[in-house]
Amino acid sequence: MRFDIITVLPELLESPLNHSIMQRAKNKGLLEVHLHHLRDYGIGKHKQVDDYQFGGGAGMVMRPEPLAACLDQLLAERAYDAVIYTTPDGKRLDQGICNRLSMFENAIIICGHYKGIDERIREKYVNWEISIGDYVLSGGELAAAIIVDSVGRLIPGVLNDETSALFDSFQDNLLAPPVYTRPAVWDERAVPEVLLSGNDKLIDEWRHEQSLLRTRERRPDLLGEA
Ligand code: 6GU
Repeated sequence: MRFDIITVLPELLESPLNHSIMQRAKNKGLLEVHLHHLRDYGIGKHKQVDDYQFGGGAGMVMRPEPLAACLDQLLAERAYDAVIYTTPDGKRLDQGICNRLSMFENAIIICGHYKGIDERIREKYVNWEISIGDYVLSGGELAAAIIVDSVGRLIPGVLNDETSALFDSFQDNLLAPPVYTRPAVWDERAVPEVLLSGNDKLIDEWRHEQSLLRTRERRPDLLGEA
């Protein structure tokens, strides 16, 4: 899968997408991330990308022309399955959306800044508006990094058996069960005996039960019991 990210702060995206599983996905040729510095498409001598808000009010708005120039260039190069805009008034990101996005071949992410982007860009180009939660970030870059990470790890072949997404929290609308590693006793606390039993069926049952308990206790909304 290929992501093209349009941003005024490419530096903010470089580190988070260059480690661990994201790095491995790129090395395997399964994930490509291309950063596009919006400033390169800015207007005039000062490469302006934002301007005051019509109608008054505090805060700048991202002008349409630089965004359109960058988008038109990308859209002329290949077909995109999604043009995503990261915004607090978008649809809240969840595992279901991540699963859907992971089936795409090419996606653009526009990172919002200041008061946001001119509404006409949303009308003309954007078909996915995504928020990562009910709080406000100072820019869309961290949200874009979260989208690429959460979607990228679902691309077939990115995770191996050990890191399989099948048993993630949320994959079946349940939270993941507790996990333990060595030593079997630490600080006078023993690992649940069933995990040392070698009985795969009992272990699966225990894990499922723990998932249910945990979900009921912490996130009853996921079970429709809110
Ligand atoms: Cl996607 N962008 C910004 N700026 N703030 C957010 C957000 C996105 N999601 C939640 N808050």
